[in-house]
Amino acid sequence: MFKRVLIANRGEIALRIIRACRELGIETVAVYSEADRASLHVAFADTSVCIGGATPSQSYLNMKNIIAAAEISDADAIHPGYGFLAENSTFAKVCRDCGFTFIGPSPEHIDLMGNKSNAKDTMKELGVPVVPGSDGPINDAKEALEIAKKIGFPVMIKASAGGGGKGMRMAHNEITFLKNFETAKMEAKNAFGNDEVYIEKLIEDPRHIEIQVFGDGNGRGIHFFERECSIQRRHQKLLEEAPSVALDDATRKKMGEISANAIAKLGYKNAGTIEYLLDKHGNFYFMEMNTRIQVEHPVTEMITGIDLVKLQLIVAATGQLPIAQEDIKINGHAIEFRVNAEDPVSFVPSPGLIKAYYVPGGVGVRIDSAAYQDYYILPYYDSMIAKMIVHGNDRNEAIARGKRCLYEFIVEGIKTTIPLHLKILDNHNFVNGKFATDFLDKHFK
Ligand code: MV4
Repeated sequence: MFKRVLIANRGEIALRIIRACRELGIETVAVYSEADRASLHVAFADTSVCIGGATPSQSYLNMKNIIAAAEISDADAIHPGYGFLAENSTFAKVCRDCGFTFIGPSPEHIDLMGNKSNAKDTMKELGVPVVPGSDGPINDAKEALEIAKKIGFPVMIKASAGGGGKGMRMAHNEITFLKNFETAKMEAKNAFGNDEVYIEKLIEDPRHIEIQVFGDGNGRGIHFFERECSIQRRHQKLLEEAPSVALDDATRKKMGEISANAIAKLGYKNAGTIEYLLDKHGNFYFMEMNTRIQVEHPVTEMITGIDLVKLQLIVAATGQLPIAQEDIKINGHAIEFRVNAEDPVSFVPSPGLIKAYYVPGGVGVRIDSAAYQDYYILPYYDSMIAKMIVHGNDRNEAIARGKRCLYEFIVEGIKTTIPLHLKILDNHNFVNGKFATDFLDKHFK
C-alpha cells in the first residue's frame, strides 16, 4: 500500500480522499491555493503545501507546482479527485514520468475517452449499443447532410472534443442542418481547437443513466449498477439517485454486464463511469465515459456498502480488484442532493460568508462537505458547498428522509439550492418516477 498520498484537489472531495486514506493508514498531503489557507482539507491532512494563487490556473491546475509539492513531501501517489486535472492525460503522464502513481486510469485511456467520437467507435466495437449515426467524424457538409438524411431528422451534431453538453447542436431539417453544421464546427474550433464533429440521431427526452465501473487494468472489469442523473440543469446535475426507477431487472443486468465487459476488454484501470441515454422504450445507448471518480459516487456507496475511494487506492497500489461481481448487491435506495451556493431560481452563484451552518443527522443520512460556520465561500471555485445523501429501505423512505433532512439543514448568509430540492420532492412526477432530462426546465423554468 502507499505510504503517503498527495491530494491534488480542494473542498469536499479532498476531505473525502483524506478520510479514505486515514482509514487505510495512508498519510496525506494537502495542496492549497493562497485563498484556501483556512480550508478544512488543509487542517485535516497530515501535511500541506501552498501551490500558488487563488485562481485555478495558478494553483490547482498548476502541474509544475503540484509535482514539486509531491517531491518535497515525498509522496508516492497522487489522487486528482474530480474536476481540475482529473481527466488531463498530460498530468497523468507527468505523474507517471516523475515516479508518482496517478490514482486513476492510464493517460492512453484518458485520451481515448476524451475524444467522444473515438470513444463511441471503440465502445461500438466492444458490443456496447451506440446511437445510430456517422461512423467517426465527418468534415464535409454535403457528406454530413447525406448521412443526416439517411439517419432521419431530427439529428444531433456533436464535437469530438466536446462532452458534458459542450459543442452540441440539434437540427430538425436540411436547412437548419447546413447552418448548424457550420456553427457547430466553428464553435468546436474556438472552444477546443479541434473542429471535428460527428452526427447522430436525436434521442427525444432521454433519461441520463450511468454505470459505475472499475477495472484492474489487466482484463478484469466489474460494475456497481446504475445511477439516475436526469435531474440536472444546463448539464449541471442537481440530484442523483440509485437505483433508477426506469430500469427493470433485465435491463439493469444487461447494462451492467455490457459495461463491465467493455472495461475488461479495454484493459481499463481504476474507477470509471459509462454514461448512457435511455429512451422512452427502454433502449439504452452509450453517450460518454468519464475517467474519474464522480461527484455522485456516494449514492452507489450507500446502496452497495462499498467505499469506492478506498477501492481506487487499493487498485492503484496493487493492480488488483479485491472483490468479485457476486460481492456487489443493491440494498435499498439512496438520493444525493447537491447543496450549492446559488440562487435556487436563477442558479446565479452566491458566494460569501456562511453565518450559520447546521447539518442534519439521524438514521440514513450522510453529509460530504468542507463547509463550516464562518467559512467564506470563495468566488474562484465550484459553488457546491455540501452533498447530502440519504438512504432508505425503498425510494419512498429515501424521499421522506430527504425531506426531513432538508428541513433540518441550516445555511444562513448565502442563498442555496435547498428550497429547490424541497420543491422537487413535492413534485408528483418526481415522486412517481416520471421524469427525464427535461424535468427541471419543464417544471422549474
Ligand atoms: C444526446 C441527446 C439526445 N440525442 N445525444 C448532453 C450531454 C452530452 N454528454 C450528450 N448530451 C445529449 N446527447 C443524442 N443523440 C441529449 C443530450 C442531452 C442530455 C443528456 C444527458 C443529460 C442531460 C441532457 C440534457 C440535454 C441534452
